[in-house]
Amino acid sequence: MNKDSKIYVAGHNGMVGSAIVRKLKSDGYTNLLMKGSSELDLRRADDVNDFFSNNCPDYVFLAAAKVGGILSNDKYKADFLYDNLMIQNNVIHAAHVYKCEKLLFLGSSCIYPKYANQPITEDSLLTGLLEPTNEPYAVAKIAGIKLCQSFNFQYGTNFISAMPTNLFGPNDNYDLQNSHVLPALVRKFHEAKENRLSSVVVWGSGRPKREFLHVDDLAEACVYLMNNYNQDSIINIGTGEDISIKDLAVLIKDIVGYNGDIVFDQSKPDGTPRKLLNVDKITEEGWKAKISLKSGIISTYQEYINQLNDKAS
Ligand code: GFB
Repeated sequence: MNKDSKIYVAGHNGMVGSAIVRKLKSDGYTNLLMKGSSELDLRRADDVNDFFSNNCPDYVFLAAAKVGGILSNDKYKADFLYDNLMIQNNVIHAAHVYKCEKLLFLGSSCIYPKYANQPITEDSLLTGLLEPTNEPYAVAKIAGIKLCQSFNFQYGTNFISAMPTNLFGPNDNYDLQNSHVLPALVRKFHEAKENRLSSVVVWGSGRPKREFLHVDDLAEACVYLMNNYNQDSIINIGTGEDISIKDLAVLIKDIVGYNGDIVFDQSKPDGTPRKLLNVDKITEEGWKAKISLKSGIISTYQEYINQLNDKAS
């Protein structure tokens, strides 16, 4: 990308899109295109085509998606499948029709089989059954990968697909029902501390293991890949390290400074037992995560408190 290339960040109000915009701006890219979902509904093909025909972006970061945690994925299966298929079909197709130079599609580590060998290599895709709680979301993301690869094959486009692990950071969703585990626990421990509650409920057994990547690291990787990676095959983005949900809860509890107990609610699903990405490929490409889990949670907790203070004032 040149500093004045026209770059469209789809989903710029979300956690991932806003991090990509911050990174692009700090790197000196000046010609960014952004449209909120109230102005442009990416599920509507005609509107997406009009937008691309009027603006003709050179580069597209496809970070727009319907996302959520384990319960939200399980409950809103139709929305996760339909919205994501529509968004990605429309944007990827328009990027082909309007001859964009390059597109980066963001998938998810949940595309891999539930019982994939750990750490999960890119070639595990479609080698086994998916985790049922997020199967519709995973199927949509797999369709997005295949759509990018099919356009590359049939029309010679340069559409790349990156698979991030579980993400956290600024602009995350803190809704207790629909969010992912890390923001949910930050909020639960903070509220328990403020209200002097005797315990905090953590869903599931605490035994599943997850890998967590700060979204600023992800954004750096995305810009790096847009500038350096031109392969058709998918590429993982992660830290290469994971932690049990129980240990994550203890870490967040300590960072927040809460003194009560942790109680596990085993009526809630555990999901995939382990989801650690093999990051050899992106390491060989020359990129590595920099933000440690602990420092990332400390800054995220500070941002969460700042948000609460902003709302209160
Ligand atoms: O982050 P999470 O919702 O997503 O849950 P997944 C991870 C683990 O944390 C599960 C446990 O074992 C949860 O049961 N957990 C404990 C909690 N307490 C909580 C809590 O208060 N809230 C939440 N949300 N979880 C999602 C997929 O799976 O990961 C998506 O459903 C996507 O499709 C995303 O791929 C990255 O890692 O299980």
